[in-house]
Amino acid sequence: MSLPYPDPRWPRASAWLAGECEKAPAGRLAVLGAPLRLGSITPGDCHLAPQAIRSALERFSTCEVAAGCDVRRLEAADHGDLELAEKRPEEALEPLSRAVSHALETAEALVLLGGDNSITRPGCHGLADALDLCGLLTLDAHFDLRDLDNGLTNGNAVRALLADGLPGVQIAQIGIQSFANSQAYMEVAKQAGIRAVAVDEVRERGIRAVVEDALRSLSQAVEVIYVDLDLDVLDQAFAPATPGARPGGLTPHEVRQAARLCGLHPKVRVLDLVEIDPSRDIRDATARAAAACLLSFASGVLGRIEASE
Ligand SMILES: [Mn+2]
Repeated sequence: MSLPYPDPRWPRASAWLAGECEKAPAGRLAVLGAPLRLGSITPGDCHLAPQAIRSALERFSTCEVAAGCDVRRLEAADHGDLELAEKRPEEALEPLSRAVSHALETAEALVLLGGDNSITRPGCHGLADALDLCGLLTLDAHFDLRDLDNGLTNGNAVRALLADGLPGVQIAQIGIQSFANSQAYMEVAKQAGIRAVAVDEVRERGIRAVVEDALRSLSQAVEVIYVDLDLDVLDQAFAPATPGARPGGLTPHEVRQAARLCGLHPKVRVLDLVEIDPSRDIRDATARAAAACLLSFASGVLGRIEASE
């Protein structure tokens, strides 16, 4: 889509994702579309989200005002979309984990554009051959710990990772919502040693303190951290395109701040953005919230590189 009044002094984030950056970039951020949809408990069109997020970037610039930086100091490498729309989560494990591992060979970090939340398991396997080296931080209204009896879904990605050998003490979950989870699965989280932070605690302590705590404790135990950002952690008013969002969730500003803090952390290598069904979106609000998170994560990655220069 072409926009009116192109202004060379107002570079668009979409152009940055398409390859425009400074001549000598400080580092590289990879982006990969993982349009998996057959894992969704609520059938929908999550496979359209990677393109919706890319389009939403047309509405953003590359300048992060709060940090005083421009993400064009980073090179973006968009690897396009994998062909996953007709695949079951079980079938996506091999191609998706391989593509994640490949993209990470030449980039500081990777943003995975879902797809539904069932991409998180292949994503973690792609990040770490040995899951005992891996930490998982979820920003999600749900535990995603449903039973595995009926196959893999967007509601049991974390349960599947536990079954694969990811220790529960290496999992932190932020933004868990009341009346959106069951007591049985809350008990699974407790038994596994997962550190779960309800949205109420985020409200009391602030998103910065909660995210920094989680990253600090995970990083003491693991070599690399995978961040799963399910947009349903947002209040339903801000995430109409997610089937799982409920009233009482986080604000777009809070998830952006979380994404930036994750980008800043040297052990965070992957951020996924999942559960957006663009066919249910209202004025692209959810796709834009996700695009903003991608940019905030990128500014964090730039900050981490600059801190080490
Ligand atoms: Mn989820």
